[in-house]
Amino acid sequence: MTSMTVGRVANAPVASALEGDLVTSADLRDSILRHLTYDLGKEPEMAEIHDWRIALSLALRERIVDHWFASMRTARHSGAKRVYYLSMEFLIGRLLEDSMVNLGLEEAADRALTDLGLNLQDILADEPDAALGNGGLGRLAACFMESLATVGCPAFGYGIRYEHGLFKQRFVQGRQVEEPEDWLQQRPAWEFERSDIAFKLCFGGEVSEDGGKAVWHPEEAVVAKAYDTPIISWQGRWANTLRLWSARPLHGFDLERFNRGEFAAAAEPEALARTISRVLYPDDTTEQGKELRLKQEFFFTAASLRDILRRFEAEHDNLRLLPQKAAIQLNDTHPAIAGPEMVRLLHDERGMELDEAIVTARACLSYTNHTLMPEALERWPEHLMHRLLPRHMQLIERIDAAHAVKQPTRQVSALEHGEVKMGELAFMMAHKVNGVSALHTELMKSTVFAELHRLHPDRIVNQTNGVTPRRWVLSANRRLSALITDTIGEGWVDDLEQLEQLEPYFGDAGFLDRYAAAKRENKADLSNWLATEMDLKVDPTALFDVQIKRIHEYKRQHMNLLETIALWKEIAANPDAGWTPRVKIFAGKAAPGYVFAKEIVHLINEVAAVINADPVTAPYLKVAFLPNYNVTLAERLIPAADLSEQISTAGKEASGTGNMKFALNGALTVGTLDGANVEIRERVGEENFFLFGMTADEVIARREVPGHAAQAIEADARLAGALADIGEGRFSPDDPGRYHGVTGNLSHHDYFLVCSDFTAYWEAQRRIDAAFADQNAWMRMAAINTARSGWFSSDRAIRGYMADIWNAEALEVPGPGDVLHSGRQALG
Ligand code: 26V
Repeated sequence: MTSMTVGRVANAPVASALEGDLVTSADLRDSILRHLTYDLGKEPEMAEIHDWRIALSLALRERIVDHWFASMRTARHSGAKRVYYLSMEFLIGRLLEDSMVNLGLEEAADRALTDLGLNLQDILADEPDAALGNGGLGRLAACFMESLATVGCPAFGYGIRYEHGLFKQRFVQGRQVEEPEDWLQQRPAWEFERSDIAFKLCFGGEVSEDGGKAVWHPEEAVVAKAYDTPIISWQGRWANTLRLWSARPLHGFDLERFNRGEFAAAAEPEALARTISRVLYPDDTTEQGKELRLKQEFFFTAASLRDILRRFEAEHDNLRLLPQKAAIQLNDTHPAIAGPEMVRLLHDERGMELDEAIVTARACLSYTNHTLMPEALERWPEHLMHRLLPRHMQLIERIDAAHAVKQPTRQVSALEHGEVKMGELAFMMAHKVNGVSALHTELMKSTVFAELHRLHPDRIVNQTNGVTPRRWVLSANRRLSALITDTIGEGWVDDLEQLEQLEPYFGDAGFLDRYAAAKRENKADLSNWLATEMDLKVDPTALFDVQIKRIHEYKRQHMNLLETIALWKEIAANPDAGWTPRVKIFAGKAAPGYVFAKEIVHLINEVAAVINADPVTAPYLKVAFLPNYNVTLAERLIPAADLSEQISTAGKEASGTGNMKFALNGALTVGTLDGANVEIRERVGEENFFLFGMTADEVIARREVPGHAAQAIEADARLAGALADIGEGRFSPDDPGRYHGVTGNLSHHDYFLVCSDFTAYWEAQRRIDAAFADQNAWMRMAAINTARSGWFSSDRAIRGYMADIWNAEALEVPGPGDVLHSGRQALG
C-alpha cells in the first residue's frame, strides 16, 4: 500500500506557491513515515489507523516545537510578565485538527495521506477526546489556552494529568451507565514527559515553633511530575505550554518487601501516590467532601506555584518583583489553596514578613467565580484541612484575622461552622475577582459576595466568557467558514468582530442562499449520522432543536421534555394542523450520584422511545438523546442546529458558552434572561432571539408565592396533561410509578420553577414554529446571529483579562508569512 520512496517532489526547488505546498506535503509524508518507522517501530504495511494518526501527530508536533521554543525564548528575553492559568480541568477534546489548522498544514496533510493511501477524515476520527473536565468551566479553560497563544500572551496552563477523564456514558434500557474513560490507552501524541521537572509535595503531620518560626513536619510526601503539551496559536505565530502534573511516589518500588514475597505490598506506595492523579471528579455541583479531592487540589496548586517561583527565581533575585512578573489566575476555588501556599512559600520558606507575604501573594493572584449555586461553593471541614495541611490551616486563620482587622464590623470570615469557605478565602487573597457574564457579576455583588464587595468595591470585575473561533467556527463548520471567507476574507478568524462585515451582503440573494445551503448540508450530514449511528430516521429539513449540556435541574431539560410531550399530544390530537416538523435533540451526562438528573436521563430516553414509535406524529416529531456527549459530539451538533435551548432558571447559569457557539453557527436561541444570554440578545437584537420566562428578580419573588407550582399546573392544561402522562406511567408501563419522584417534585416544591415558566416557554416555541415556516426570514435571522456574535470570541475575553486583571501585554509576534512554511527555521 505504501512505499518509503517518497522523494518525488521533496527536492524540487520552491518556485511557486503551489510547488511550495507540494514540497510541504512531501516533507510531511516523509516525517509521517519517519515517525511511524523510528518512533512507533511499525512498518507501513503493518500499521493500523491509530499508528498513522500518532505518526501524523508527531510530524505536526515536530513543526510546533520550533515555534514553541522561539516563543519561550522571546518571553524569557523580553522579561515580560507571564500569565499562569491554574485550572483543575481542561476539557480539550481532540487536538490533531486544531493543530493542523492552526499550522496551516491541512492541505499538505491531506495530500500526504492520500499519497500514502489514507484518508485524513478517518485519521482525525480516530483520535480520542482528552476529556479532562466536566463541562463549561473545563471547556472555557481549553478555549482560553488557545486564545492566550493566538493573542501572543506568554502563558502557562497548569492542571492535572488525570489517567481517567470524564466517564463514558452508555444507555442500558434508557438508564445512564458510566464506564471508565481511558484516553491514555494509546500513546499520547501531543505531550512531552518532563522527568526533570518534578516537585516533592507534602501532606499531614504537625507544625512546631522554632524561635518564632513555624516548622512543618509532614508525614506523607508525593512527587508531582510534569507533562507538557504545546498549544499553538492561529497561524503558528506563538505557542504556550499546558503543563499537567502526574502523581508519583517519592520512593518507588519496595524491593525488600518484594524479595520477601510481599508482591502486592511492594507496589503499594506507588499505587497510593498515583491515586492522586488517577481520576477526574465527575460531580460538577455537589461537593462530596472527599479527602482525595482536597489532596488533588493542593497537589496541582502547590506543584504549579513551585514551578512559577522556580522560573521567577531563575530570572530575578528580588521577590518583591514577583507581582510584576507573574499573574496567577485561579479558575474557580479549586486552586484557592494557592493563597495560603504562596504565603507559606514566601514567609516560611523565604523569610518575607507575613504581612508583606500576604500583600505580595494577593498582588499576583486573581480568582474567577463560575457559579453562585450554594451547593457548588466549596467548603472544607476545618478538621480535614488541619489534618492534611496543618500549616495552611494556621495561615488561613492568620489571613482571616488580618482581613478582619480591616473591617471593624467583622461580618465576613472565611471560617464558619467549622468549615473553611474557599470562595471567601479566594476573594480575600485575590486582587481581582471576576464573574463570567454581566448578570452573573452583578449577582455576585448583590448576593454571595455582597459583604466582601462592600468592603472592597473595586475588586469584583466582569469578564464575559468567550469561545475560540478556530475550533467552534473555522474547523467545526467548514461550509459556513468557506462562505464567510469568500465574502469578507480570512481576517475574521482572529478578529471575530469582522463578522459584522457580513451584514451588508444579506441584501444579495446569493449570500443568504449559500448561508441556507451550508445549514442544510450540515443538517443532512447529521441526519445521515443519526441514521447510521442511532438507527433513527429524521427529516433533514425539520427544525433541529438542540439542548446539549450537563443534565441538571437548573438547566431544565425536563421543561424541554414536558413541552415535547405536550407537543406530541397536540400533534396526535390534530395531525393535519400544519405542524412545523421538529427533531428534538438532547445530549449530556448526569453526575453519577445525582439521582434526579439520572431520572431525567431515563425519562428522556423512555419518552423518545414512545414518541419515535408513533406513526401518526412521526412526520412532525422525533426525539433523539445522543449518548456520551463530549467536545467532539458538540462539534458535530452545533453547526447543524436551528434552535439553541438556553432555558435555565434565571439567575442560575453563570454564563453558558454553548449559547455563544450556537449563535455564531447560526442557531437562534430560545432562552431566559440568564448568564450570557442577556448579552447575546443585546448584540443580536431582540427580534432575532426568542425570549421567554421570568427574570432573576421575578424568580425570587415567585418562590415566595405559596403553591406556585400547583397554580401554574392548574392554569395550563397542556402542562397538566404532560405531567399526568408521566405520573401515570405512560412512558414506563413496566413500572408506572417510576417517575413519581420527578412529578412530585414538579407539582410541589419545583424550586427551579419549571411549571411557572412552562406556559411562556410553550408560547415561545409556537412563535418559533411560525417563524421557521418562513425559511427566508429565518435564515436571515440566523445569519444576523452569526454576523453579530463576534464579540463572544475568547480572544476578546483574554484581552479583557490581560487589561483589567493581569496587567499583562502581548508580545510582538512575527506575521504569519514569516512563520508558516519556514520549515525548521526558528523564530529567532
Ligand atoms: C465544581 C465541582 C465541585 C466538586 C466536584 C467537581 C467539580 C467540578 C466542577 C465544578 C465547577 C462547576 C462550575 C461550572 O462549571 N460553572 C460553569 O462555568 C462555565 C464557564 O464559566 C459557565 O459558562 C457556566 O454557566 C457555569 O455553570
